[in-house]
Amino acid sequence: MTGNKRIGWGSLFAALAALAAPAAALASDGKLPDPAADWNHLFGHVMVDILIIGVVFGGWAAYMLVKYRATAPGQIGQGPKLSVAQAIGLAVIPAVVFMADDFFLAANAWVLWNTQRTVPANAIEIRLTANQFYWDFDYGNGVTTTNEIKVPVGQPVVMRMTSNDVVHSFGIPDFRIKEDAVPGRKTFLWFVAQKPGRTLATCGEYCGMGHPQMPAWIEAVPQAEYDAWIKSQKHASAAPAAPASNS
Ligand SMILES: [Cu+2]
Repeated sequence: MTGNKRIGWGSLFAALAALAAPAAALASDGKLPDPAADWNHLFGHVMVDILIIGVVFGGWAAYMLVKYRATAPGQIGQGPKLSVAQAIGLAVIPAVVFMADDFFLAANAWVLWNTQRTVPANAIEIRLTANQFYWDFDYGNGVTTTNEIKVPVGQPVVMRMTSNDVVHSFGIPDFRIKEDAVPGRKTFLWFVAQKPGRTLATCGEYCGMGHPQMPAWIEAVPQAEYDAWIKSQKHASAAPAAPASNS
């Protein structure tokens, strides 16, 4: 029974306490909303917790296997046993700590989800109509595009979406966001481009043979460039040439 004392409650508690440590950084700093970064952070948090749990309990189990292994045939079944209190503690304490961590992560995800479903008041609106197999965008000011949009950097953009035919799903991997576009329904998603550049949107719901061939480009540009582009598009559509294609 002498081996019992070495199981090391102190190291167990220290390891469990470490699980809670990365929790601090989830608070928002009140700057430009960046749900994509928040999702990344939360995902990283999950990975860190899994890593700590894996290393601590995997390592501990391996240590125990070696430390208490039988070194002679007669020792099999004769190893030191846990007391009842230790056995209960080893079941209850990790369970409570892990559940607390799970609830903590779930609560953060819930807060983030609410953010993701609350459109900022200053968001510009783009109407999106999904088709087999392309995306029509309508800025509501006479400007329409297909399979590409420009948005201003640092400006929340809300997509009000529907579909002309079947269920599609508009997903922007870099912005960590995706939402179905459904015939007869209005759905939405919003995002903020944090820096200039182009990123790809794809259809995330199998919608027919052309499903893989309906990418859309989202180009984030500085506000002034965006304003100039909108103006040029309006002039283009006001010209006597054929009106903007509209299926
Ligand atoms: Cu589709």
